[in-house]
Amino acid sequence: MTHALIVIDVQNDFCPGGALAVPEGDSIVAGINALMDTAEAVVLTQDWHPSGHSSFASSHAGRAPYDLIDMPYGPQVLWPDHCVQGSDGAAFHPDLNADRADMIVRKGYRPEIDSYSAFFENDQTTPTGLDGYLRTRGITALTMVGLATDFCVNFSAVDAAKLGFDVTVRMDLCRAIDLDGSLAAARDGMAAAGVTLT
Ligand code: VGL
Ligand code: ZN
Repeated sequence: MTHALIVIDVQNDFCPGGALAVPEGDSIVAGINALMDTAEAVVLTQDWHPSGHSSFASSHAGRAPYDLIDMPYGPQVLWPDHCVQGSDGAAFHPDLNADRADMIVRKGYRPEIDSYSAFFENDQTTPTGLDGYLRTRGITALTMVGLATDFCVNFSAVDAAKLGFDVTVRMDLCRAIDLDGSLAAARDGMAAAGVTLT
């Protein structure tokens, strides 16, 4: 069994001081770097939106961040502008050992659709290509860490389990946004999908 560490969205905008700051988002960086040293393969994901992205509240007249709207592919939370392509906010946290990455997967780059999961965009059908990358490398087991537990980590972990990977989420190396009970729902959803939470 070949094993990969998947590091989800450890970017400045999800850390304190960032546009969509996750409480204590930066506190997991040292632990993630330490885990990289022991991993066979390391993949980083990077939330990577064009300006004016459809997941930004500012793109919808009369809407505010954290409103829920209906998109053609289903419900979508509207966010503050974040992780705009090429911005400092979209860069990895400066202390993250990004040099160790074998592969960087960018997601959310299509203007009309958001992508929480590292595997499928929010229509749950458009692939990012990560499944093929991992399979062609013979990787069958994944450890996931990063930001945010209840959005991108959750969607990535559930998709990976559905795709047949053996998935562990290191909850101590994740931090959550926690909107209206979304962290508890994410824990339940991941456990129900067969993800191991440690
Ligand atoms: C994320 C909200 C919007 C995440 C990304 O990385 O969890 N959350 N874009
Ligand atoms: Zn985003």
